[in-house]
Amino acid sequence: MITEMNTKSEQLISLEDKHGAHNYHPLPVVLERGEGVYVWDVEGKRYFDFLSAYSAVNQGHCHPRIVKTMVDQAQKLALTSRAFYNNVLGEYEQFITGLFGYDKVLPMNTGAEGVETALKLARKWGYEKKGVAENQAKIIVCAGNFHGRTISIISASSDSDSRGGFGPYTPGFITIPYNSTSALAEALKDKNVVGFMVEPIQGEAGVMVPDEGYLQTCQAMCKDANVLFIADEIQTGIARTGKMLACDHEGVRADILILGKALSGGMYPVSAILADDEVMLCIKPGQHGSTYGGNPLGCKVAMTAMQVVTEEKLAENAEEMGKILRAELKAIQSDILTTVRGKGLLNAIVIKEKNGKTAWDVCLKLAENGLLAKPTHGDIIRFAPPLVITKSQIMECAAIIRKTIESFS
Ligand code: IF1
Repeated sequence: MITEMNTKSEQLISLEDKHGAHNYHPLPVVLERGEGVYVWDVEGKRYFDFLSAYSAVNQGHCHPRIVKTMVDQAQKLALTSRAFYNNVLGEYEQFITGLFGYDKVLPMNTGAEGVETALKLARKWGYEKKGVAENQAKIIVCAGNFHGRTISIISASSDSDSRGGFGPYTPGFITIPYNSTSALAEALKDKNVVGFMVEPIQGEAGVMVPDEGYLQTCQAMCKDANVLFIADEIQTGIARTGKMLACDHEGVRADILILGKALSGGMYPVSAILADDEVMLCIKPGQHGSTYGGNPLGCKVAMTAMQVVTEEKLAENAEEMGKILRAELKAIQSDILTTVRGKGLLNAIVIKEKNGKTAWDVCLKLAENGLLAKPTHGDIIRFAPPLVITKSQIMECAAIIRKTIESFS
């Protein structure tokens, strides 16, 4: 039983409990190795990883090409700060702006830093280009969002766990319902609005896929209102939903594109904000940055990670494997499995509580059966394996999921 922990796992868990902040409640699995779609715990048990570190490991664990790049560059030059130039950043900037089709990139490290940068950029653009009065800029966000955990970002959150107890909050956010163009139209009447920030699919909210055309309509409305359309593709980007960007399903080009997570293949924190000159050049020297932002090690890792995505056709694979997975999940006959939804390999199921058993218990049983997933918001289980997964592996995982769910029915 997964709940009867083995000694080595138990020891390591108690170390974390004693010496670490209690800001997470992990599944009781202690991992020590990863390769492709697999991870192994300290007792040597192998699992399919169906979380991919929340879609940061799209290229598969410890991809050999990315590891080689990291080792090689780490032995040359890892960090200069931006006080000086280095021989990698310009090459990376040309590569990444060419890949995504923008004039400029501002390199940061974590997703939250990328989001904060986008918020600052939108405000700056609002004052310098839209003519909004100083300190009056507003940014529209959607209820159910997850954009990170800094004080300004949680000020825009509607989730009590993310937001509660961290006030006072940053002003200047307007919250509207997700997937409602009429609510956006109403909010855009405020002439102080400088941006609309949205996840093309709301990941943490439980893989909420908006109506077909939602993104396109929102972008058009923002354009008409002279408001920046800001896409947070930190979780949905990098081939996760079956296209390089989730916005690509609707041919939508954001005014500010935010990337993170799998941009560096789960090897090293790299995030990026992409925009054209009219927006990006509103930030002048000395007005924004970070010690590690644009460091040579992260830039080299990100270039290799993105070459892996394109050369291994991971978006196409995510599209095909996602269709197979959803078909297999929808075929499961069970009174506890109520919903299957997703796009590409960003999917989720909703579990109805039965005899006191919840999604958490299903995840414990999945782990026992060799597949790792974690519930979100109590009753939703996200299924997001690395995009390198093969058809036979998807079928094996579908069988594990079916066997596990049927054991609760
Ligand atoms: C945790 C959630 C997912 C993100 C989007 C920005 C960020 C994230 C769309 C910030 C990060 C991570 C954070 C991690 C767990 C995970 C998560 F459960 F928190 F909400 F994926 F859904 N935009 N998501 O998904 O990026 O600063 O973390 O690099 O904080 O528990 P980050």
